[in-house]
Amino acid sequence: MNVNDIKHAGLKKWILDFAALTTPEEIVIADGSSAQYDELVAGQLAGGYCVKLNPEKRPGSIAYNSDPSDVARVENRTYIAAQSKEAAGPTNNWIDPTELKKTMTGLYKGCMKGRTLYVIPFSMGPIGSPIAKIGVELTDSAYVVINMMIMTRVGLKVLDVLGTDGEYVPCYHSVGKPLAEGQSDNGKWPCAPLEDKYISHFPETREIWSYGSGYGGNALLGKKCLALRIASVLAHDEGWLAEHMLILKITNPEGRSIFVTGAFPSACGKTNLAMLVPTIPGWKVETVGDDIAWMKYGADGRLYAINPEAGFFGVAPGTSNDSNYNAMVSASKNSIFTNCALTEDNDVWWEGIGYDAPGKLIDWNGNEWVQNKGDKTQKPAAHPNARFTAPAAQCPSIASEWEDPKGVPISAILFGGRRPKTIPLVHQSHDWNHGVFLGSIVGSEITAAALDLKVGTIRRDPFAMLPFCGYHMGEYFQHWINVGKAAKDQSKLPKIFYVNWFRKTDEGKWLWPGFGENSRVLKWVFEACEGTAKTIDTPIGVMPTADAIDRPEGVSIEDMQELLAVDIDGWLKEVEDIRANHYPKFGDKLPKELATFLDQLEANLKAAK
Ligand code: SAT
Ligand code: MN
Repeated sequence: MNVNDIKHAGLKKWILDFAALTTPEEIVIADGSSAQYDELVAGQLAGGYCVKLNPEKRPGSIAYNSDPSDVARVENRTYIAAQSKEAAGPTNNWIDPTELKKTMTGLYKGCMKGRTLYVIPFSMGPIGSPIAKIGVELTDSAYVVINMMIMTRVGLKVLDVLGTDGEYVPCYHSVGKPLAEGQSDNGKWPCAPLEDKYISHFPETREIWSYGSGYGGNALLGKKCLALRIASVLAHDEGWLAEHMLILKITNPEGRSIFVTGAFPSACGKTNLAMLVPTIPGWKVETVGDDIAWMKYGADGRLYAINPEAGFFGVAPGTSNDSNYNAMVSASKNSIFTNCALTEDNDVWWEGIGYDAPGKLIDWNGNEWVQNKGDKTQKPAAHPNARFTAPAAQCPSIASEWEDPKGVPISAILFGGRRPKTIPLVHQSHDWNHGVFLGSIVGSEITAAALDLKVGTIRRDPFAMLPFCGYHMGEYFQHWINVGKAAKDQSKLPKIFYVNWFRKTDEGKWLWPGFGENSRVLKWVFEACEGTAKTIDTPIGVMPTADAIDRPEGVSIEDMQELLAVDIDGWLKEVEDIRANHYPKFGDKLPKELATFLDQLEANLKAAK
């Protein structure tokens, strides 16, 4: 298909205008066909950008190494360019939209010289579904096109749905590396220096402009940019929820199922939880989504969730047959790997894959690497944020409902983060608003998913949305309260829980084994939803009794007591930190309900002391 064949006049003009600005060699429309996917991959292989993996070990798969400066989202170069700074709020970077567009138009001028402009029509959510949203990404990166083909629904069918005047979210993307006459990338990952990278969102006009990075959430604009930052604004205006949440289905031995969503900051094991293999006999967990949930009320008054994505962009290191068998199978074929190490027989390897490095590897920087387990200072062979891009349909645990356009009814919402101390294994909110309070105080130890944060420190990450909320976070809290109020029947609202698999002893040992054993906590959540869980009331909320959750192997009675204790002094410190450093950021936009819950929590703790 040629750009002149596009029936949507507005779309055609928008593409041609951007082409006139960026001056690519040619324009190619991503039609969604596997023939085009193969052709793009062949071009990438011929250009030396990636390596074809051993077809016996990983059929249909390729591996890329990015530029060392382009390995994760860059939060300090990510902007919410609302009309006013106040609208973007205290947790987002802001630049005046007129000024930012001027700067970026300057950068876009001629930036696709020597490259191809790809037009990617994509749908977040099943094509044609009433809750799906359409975007069109213009990019000069073939890597982006093939990743988008796995992560979203791409192709001519999307143009058909758009018709002659349908609405779409316009998304500009360039790697920001024009080629001079006769120049080539020589197989190197193209991107711009950090100070020229911009990941920009214009919430009022629902536009995304990205420049300078080819990686993940900076470049695959359907994911964090559209399905979270722009969608959160749409959701606010239209009365629904666009959330950084996994969606799973859990079935008990009697065959009754519930659906659960869970918000955890990036690289906190969301993918592992979504694909968990239960250790408790007779229970089954299936996957609907691993990163993003859009939730709306159904006609029956319940909240329904859809996964707007079609693939997984998962963290490779730490993923093994033990930690996440379903992810390993998902990425066993037809997948794209980024910043993993390469074995001599052209397979990928990463730290925590479950077996030692087989012989000499090429590390993610392209250097020879031989594992030396005695050397604790040895640099990892795979980047800690190395990723696999895999089709969701290949996941053995994918739920049959995963593409249901009306979504799945949600019974429980989990919040969590990496918290070595204080936060117990699980507690439940008294009601929806108390659950909003729990979501608002989520904090986590920092991991490698963002480039510019100090690994190991704890930061508050309300609803795990800190890097992904497209407007004022205080108003976002209020929106959650409003959505609860809008329920026709309060008893049909999902129950809300705060979980923490990441408790450590003073010696730094894990108190809870995590992974498949988390099914024991999910079982208690399931029982709480059915009204059969053994519970006690505590100063922080509803908790399991000491014997309500069966202990896994290696967890002693004392460990369990510690996991389920209310650490009064730790929580008082938590209250102090929220009061001094967290809530004041939101000024008069902080809903008064949340300030009241904080006062109440403090009073409860003091009374229990
Ligand atoms: O790079 S992504 O934003 O897609 C992944 C993540 O940070 O969760
Ligand atoms: Mn994520």
